[in-house]
Amino acid sequence: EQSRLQSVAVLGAPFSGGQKRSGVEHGPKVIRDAGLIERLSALDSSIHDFGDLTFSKIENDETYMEVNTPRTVGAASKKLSGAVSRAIGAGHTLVMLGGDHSLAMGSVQGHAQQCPDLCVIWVDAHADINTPMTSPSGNMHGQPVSFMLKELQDKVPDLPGFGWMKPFLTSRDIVYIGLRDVDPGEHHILKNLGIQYYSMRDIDRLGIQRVMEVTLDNLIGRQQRPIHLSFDIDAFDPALAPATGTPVNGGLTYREGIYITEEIHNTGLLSAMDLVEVNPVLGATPEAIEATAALAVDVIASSLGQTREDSSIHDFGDLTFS
Ligand code: 4U7
Ligand code: MN
Ligand code: MN
Ligand code: MN
Repeated sequence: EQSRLQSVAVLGAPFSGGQKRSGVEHGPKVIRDAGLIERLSALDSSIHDFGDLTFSKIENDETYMEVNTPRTVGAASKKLSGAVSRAIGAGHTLVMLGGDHSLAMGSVQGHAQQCPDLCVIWVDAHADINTPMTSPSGNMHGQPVSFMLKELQDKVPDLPGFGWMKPFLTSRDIVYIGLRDVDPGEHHILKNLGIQYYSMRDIDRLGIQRVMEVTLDNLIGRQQRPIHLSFDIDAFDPALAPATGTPVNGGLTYREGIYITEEIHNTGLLSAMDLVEVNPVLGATPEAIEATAALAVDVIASSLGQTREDSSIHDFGDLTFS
């Protein structure tokens, strides 16, 4: 039997238009500088670095229904969607480096073009399911899920820049892990649609092992299907991931975060992932920035098969003989 080497495509998306704080567009660079490609190369896969996309600025991108820069965000996600769709279509497992979380509209949509039966695991302090009407900020990084869900079709207006995007996901196709800052309108939507979520309180009660068991049982218990992991670095506690735009106390520990990704890897069904919201400009010190970027690398490597019990190279040194 021929053993197939998993092939991984890494794609940077240096984009910050889904929120107001500059710096998150440098996410791909700092994650690469933290040694991502080298770390992935030590795994049992072939790595293709597709470099970074370039996004052009759209002039006169006026606020529309209180949504900030919709044309810029729509164009960026459309471009990302095409690139993701091509990479998945070519047989790669896709790793998208953000950039802010509005990009997930592009990456999940592009993934769904190739894999219409995919499911989504959204690891985040936030639910990112505001509609333009419920959004307290007008920032699109807090809204991507509402644009994907079929059930919210009549709650989400047609925005300029989004003619290419039709909702493609149902509320049963997504599970959240790590929530602890959910806006009132978002909570209403989660409850109303019966969306599965495991908040930090749920992790405290059940433990991360049980949370992953139930998550995976819900999504892939009946049928095997491709997984899209959308991992917002702010899911982690700010002590571990300080360099991010919307930190919230009481986040995932290192071990909980890595356990999540190990379990996802062990399904053998991870098909694409996002690692978003690393903002080096918001790190107070070089150490804070490096720690956040190193954590991002650990999350990605662990999602792709790095384990804690077996590092692939074992140097046992030399025996001595007397
Ligand atoms: B992130 C927020 F109001 N909910 O909509 C909003 F609290 O991608 C924050 O998860 C969104 O980092 C955070 O602006 C978006 C706010
Ligand atoms: Mn978040
Ligand atoms: Mn997010
Ligand atoms: Mn493996």
